[in-house]
Amino acid sequence: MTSPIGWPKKPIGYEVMRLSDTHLPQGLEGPAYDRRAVRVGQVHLGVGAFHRAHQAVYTEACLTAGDLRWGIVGASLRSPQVAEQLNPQDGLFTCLVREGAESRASIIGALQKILVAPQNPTALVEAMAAPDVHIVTLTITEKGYHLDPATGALQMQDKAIAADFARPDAPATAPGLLVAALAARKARGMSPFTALSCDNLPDNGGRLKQAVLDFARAQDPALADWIERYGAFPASMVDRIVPATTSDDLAQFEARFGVQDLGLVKTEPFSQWVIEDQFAGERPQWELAGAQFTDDVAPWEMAKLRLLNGAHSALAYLGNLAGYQTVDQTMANPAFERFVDRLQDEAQSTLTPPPGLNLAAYRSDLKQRFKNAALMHKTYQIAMDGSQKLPQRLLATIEARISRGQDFACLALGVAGWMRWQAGVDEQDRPFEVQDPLAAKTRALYHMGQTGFEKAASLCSLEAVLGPKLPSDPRFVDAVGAALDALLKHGACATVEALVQKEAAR
Ligand code: CS2
Repeated sequence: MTSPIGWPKKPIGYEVMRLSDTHLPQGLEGPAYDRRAVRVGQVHLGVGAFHRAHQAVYTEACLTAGDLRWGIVGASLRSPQVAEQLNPQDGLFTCLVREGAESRASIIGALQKILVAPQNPTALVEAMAAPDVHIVTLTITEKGYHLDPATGALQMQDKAIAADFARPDAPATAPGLLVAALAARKARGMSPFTALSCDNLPDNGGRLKQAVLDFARAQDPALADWIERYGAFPASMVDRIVPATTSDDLAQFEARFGVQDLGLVKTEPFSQWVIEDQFAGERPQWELAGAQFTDDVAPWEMAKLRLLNGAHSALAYLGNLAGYQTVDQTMANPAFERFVDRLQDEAQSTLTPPPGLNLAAYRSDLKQRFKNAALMHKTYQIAMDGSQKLPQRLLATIEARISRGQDFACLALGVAGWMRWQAGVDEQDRPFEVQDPLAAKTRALYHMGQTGFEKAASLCSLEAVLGPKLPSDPRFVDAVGAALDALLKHGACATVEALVQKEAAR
């Protein structure tokens, strides 16, 4: 088919070989274990870049240590893209760790193959029902849970959930797929697997359990009882910044290593995984790669969501509006850096850190991580799906501040940044697509008001995001209205600058 690469320039008519078991990048070692001897012990739902740079890397350490029970079958719940990237590469991909001029590449072999749920839901259900499979991990993003924000229960009226309920043999949602696989296991006299959520949500294990049990109970109460009794849904906190891979990243890799890797992921040196120690059966020894097991994930998750993700989202909206393409570019503006400090001060006062977490060190590391220019982490990427992210990243923190009688000017500016972003044009009048399940609603609400105050009041009626409490609190509505007004009049840079000066003068 192809000949060896031409490097640095490809001779015309020659194709570069794809990465595979038989074509490894020049100068890099492949997995140090026999991949043919690996058994599949895990299934992962939502096999995007984050899974590959995080859970797959932890699992790789277990395989490398010789425990070959834990190969992963990955599944995409929507598009065939990842399957097309990885299946022709025998599931192999490169994880590039970047910081400054440093770049360290390793080949990860933990993924055995990728299934595409809409193409063959039965194959995916059967993969999860296999006797050797003990764990199903998930990164399905906030919107993949289909829970009602007000009651926390599964939204049975949701179109996708209702469709799965009508056709339980061809599910498409994570709750539908998990219940189908658990039903098959029960019918075959097997034990359930552990379902381990790795999404950035408070009590992600509890939420997943709720979604699965609600679905199962509506279908077969005995199945729900069985899952409740024998199943496990540990909570976990995951942390690693994994920007989307760009075509430039692929081209640079190909030029440097002489093979094409369409599954390449790039990430930072930092990585953390804190997992509730509650499993239905066997599990990989992820602690070999530094995973921490604990009884209580909640304080870890809350610190991460409010300090890291809260600052990330605020930087993403305000930075993107101001025309900064990446997080490090935004952080290079000293006013934005000081803004992150102040916003984290506000957030920190709402936290009770778990034993073992030094908040000062954590925050100083975070700033370095945000400044990692080698990642080129796009503000636009973080800004997506804001309606799903805002409650746990900024709004819950504001509620906690209000209940303590504390102000929240920086958090309010973050929320106002989200509101302003719903317009779909930046401050230079450049249009962009607001990628969010509620984009049509937020856009309409944004345009219903004229002034910043009116627009903020209008968006506050969106209970699915703002909840019932904050919109009826004049302290919240006024603070966010004033911040949005300032953003519209003066722009993000001047507003951030004015706020940090005001805060410094206090
Ligand atoms: C980011 C996160 O895209 C986003 O919303 O805030 O993906 C963030 O990079 C990770 O949570 C870091 O662990």
